[in-house]
Amino acid sequence: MKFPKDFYFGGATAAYQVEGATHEDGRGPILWDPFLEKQGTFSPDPACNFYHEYPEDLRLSKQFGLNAIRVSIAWSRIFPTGSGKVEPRGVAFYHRLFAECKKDGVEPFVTLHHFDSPLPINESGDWLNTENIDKFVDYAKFCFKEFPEIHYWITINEPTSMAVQQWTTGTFPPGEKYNFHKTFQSEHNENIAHARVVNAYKEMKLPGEIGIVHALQTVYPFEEGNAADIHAAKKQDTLDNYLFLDGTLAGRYSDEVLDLMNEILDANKQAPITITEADEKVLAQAAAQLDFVGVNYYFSKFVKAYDGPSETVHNGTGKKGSSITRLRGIGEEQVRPGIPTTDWDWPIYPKGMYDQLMRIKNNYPLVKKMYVTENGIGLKESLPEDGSIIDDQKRIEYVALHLKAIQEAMADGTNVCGYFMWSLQDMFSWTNGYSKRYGLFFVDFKTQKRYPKKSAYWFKKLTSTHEIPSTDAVDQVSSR
Ligand code: BGP
Repeated sequence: MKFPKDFYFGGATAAYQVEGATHEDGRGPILWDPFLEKQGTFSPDPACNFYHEYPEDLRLSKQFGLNAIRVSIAWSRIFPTGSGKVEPRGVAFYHRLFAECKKDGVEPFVTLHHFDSPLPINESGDWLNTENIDKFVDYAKFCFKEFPEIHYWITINEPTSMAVQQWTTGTFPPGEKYNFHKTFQSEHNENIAHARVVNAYKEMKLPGEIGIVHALQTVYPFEEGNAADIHAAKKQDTLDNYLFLDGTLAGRYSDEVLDLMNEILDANKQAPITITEADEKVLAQAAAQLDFVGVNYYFSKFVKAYDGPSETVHNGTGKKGSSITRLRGIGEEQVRPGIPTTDWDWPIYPKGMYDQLMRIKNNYPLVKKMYVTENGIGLKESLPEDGSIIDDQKRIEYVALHLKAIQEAMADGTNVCGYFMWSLQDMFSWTNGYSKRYGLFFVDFKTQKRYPKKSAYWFKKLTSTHEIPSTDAVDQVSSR
């Protein structure tokens, strides 16, 4: 089976993870700056210095046949404090970046918010404060007017990661744990922020398209057929996926998802969240006008019934087997025997990709088209001293299996229009620093030199044939 002619094959990035230059050109601080400084384990500078190296990354994209790139605009480069005065140097940078994309024939898909709320926005409650939603809408409208060269807009990247990691697992700033009330309220508010931006975009009658990107972690019961595990999996799915899918793709929350959310809140003796009638209208209007949904898929979860206290341990170092997630009123994650995991304990389960795409097709008929906006595997890699190529065979195999799952979903009727590798080049990872590498292009962070990995050559075959190459189909032997 071939991918269609107009299919996008891209690399994905995010401003804070690639740009570096956090003190340049009037950029305002964001929530991560003081958080990482206090943590003291790694710094967002230099990342892969995309702020200056972007022409090289786009040149490589072109050379390896990629016809799209995901980038995000750093809100605080445009509005250093989140609102008010515009920083023209930030605006000028993104014009330069987009012009370079066009020059190289690499279509930019541009995200407005990729985990990087400006510091004053974060300090005033982040997504929990509805005044910040007004500021987000103003920033979005500014970008829509300022950057007519952009055809594909994404409102928010992975609202689930933001909400769950800010308020449940505490790995994102401010690092609060097990506050399910704040998690769900923040999830709902992100749905509203997204919906208001979609509605504003459509009111402006612009010729482009607008979508959202969700991190979808397919959740299965640990033991098939076990009623308690099935219910636990449903609750985990509510926290991770279901509330977002209903809110953004159906435009209304089903009774089932509301009941499951309230069950979790009750079990934790936490207050219900606020959803107004006005909110419901905004969600319904946006879902009907949404152009596409982006699916980020890396792994699935297997969940067991559990009724103890909440406990989470984040594996941020690649020490296999060190992560723990058990949540009161939800369940406990445990990998089914026989399913391989990465060093960071992410189960490798391509069927989860197929099932998630099919779920959207079957349950959310308003959805017009989908893109796989992130997929890839983090590995520990270093530059071989003998000058040979970085042999990331594991990545090639991972991607091939997931592309196959996408093709199967396409054969079964899903309208998938593009695939973005996470990531284009090696970069900084929010909670794992610099040792978890995902790129098609290896980055030597000291010299900022790029080296195509074996997977880049394999990906080039894919982009030129539109067929999934065999996993040993790479003739190229040296990247230097
Ligand atoms: C997604 C994010 C990305 C990226 C990726 C890999 O959730 O959108 O920003 O970080 O996951 O995750 P990690 O860096 O934690 O391995």
